[in-house]
Amino acid sequence: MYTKKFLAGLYGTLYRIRHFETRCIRLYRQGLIRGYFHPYLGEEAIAAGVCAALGEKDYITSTHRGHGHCIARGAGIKRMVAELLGKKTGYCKGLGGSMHIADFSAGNLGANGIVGAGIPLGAGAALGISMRREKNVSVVFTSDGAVNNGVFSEALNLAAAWSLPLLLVVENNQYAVSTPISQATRETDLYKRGIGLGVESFAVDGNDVLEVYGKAKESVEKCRNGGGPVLMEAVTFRHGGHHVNDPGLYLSQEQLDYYKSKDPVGLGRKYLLELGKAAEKEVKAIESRVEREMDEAIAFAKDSPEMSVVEFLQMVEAY
Ligand SMILES: Cc1ncc(C[n+]2csc(CCOP(=O)(O)OP(=O)(O)O)c2C)c(N)n1
Ligand SMILES: [Mg+2]
Repeated sequence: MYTKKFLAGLYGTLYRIRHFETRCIRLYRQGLIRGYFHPYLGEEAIAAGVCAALGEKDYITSTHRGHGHCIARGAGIKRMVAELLGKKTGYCKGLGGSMHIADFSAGNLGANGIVGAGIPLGAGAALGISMRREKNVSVVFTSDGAVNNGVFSEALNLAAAWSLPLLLVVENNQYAVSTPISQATRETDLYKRGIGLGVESFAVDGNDVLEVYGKAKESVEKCRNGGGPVLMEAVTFRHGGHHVNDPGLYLSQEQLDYYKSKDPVGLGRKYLLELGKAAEKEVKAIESRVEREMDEAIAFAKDSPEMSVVEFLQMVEAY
């Protein structure tokens, strides 16, 4: 049912996100990246699966854990690494850093350091689409911590009342920093929040890129045809602490072992080999290409200049 080319594309995205995060964590440890850095390790299938279902003119909004969304939406990793290193050649001239990468040319309205803040932004983009009578869709990536923030219910309610083309993807990694979801809410099936608002709502295995893709595709079509919004809860788990300096000692070892045993990148690789009938050397070629791209991106970012104080002040004045 899926072509080798399609599965290779999906695996390329999964591996690119995994490799980007792994290499950038090393740069962080070397002191080349400063500030907060929230790895998307373990959650790659959500961004890869959802973004594969999107068209060129669709929008996304992202979270504080946003590198994966940005990559899956087609951002150039050279400019991403440069942004993380605070360089002038980065997506936001190095002024935004890890939590604020936006790429309007790809419909990426941006990552966001405020939990839940991407939801009304994405609902607004969906309202714009609807008012312009376009057929595009707005996808909001959000998190389990955000569903207990008022904007979640307010924006979803309005999107439902106005049948907006909004796909709300809740990445339920079951923790908000060190708080397990069961301590933050009684009903831990988060998709059920949408049912009371009259929204089509369901959960998917967030570690299975084909399941995510299939459901995202159906949901996006539904939104394009006026049946939105849709709420998708993608259940997953992060492979470590909340950010790179958090050892995550509070995570349940049993859950960690379970989710690592169904690693989304490993599963995507298996799909390419078994369903796509790719040869091992073809898969390795994809991996080598991504690794080379990343070598080039890191060299580019390291060689790029920082913005000078004068340029920085000129920008402040310009706004
Ligand atoms: C409105 C708001 N409240 C609190 C914070 C501090 N904060 C940053 S990340 C985070 C937890 C996020 O957990 P979750 O929403 O589940 O996302 P995850 O980190 O698991 O991807 C909190 C409370 C914030 N950034 N914004
Ligand atoms: Mg969470």
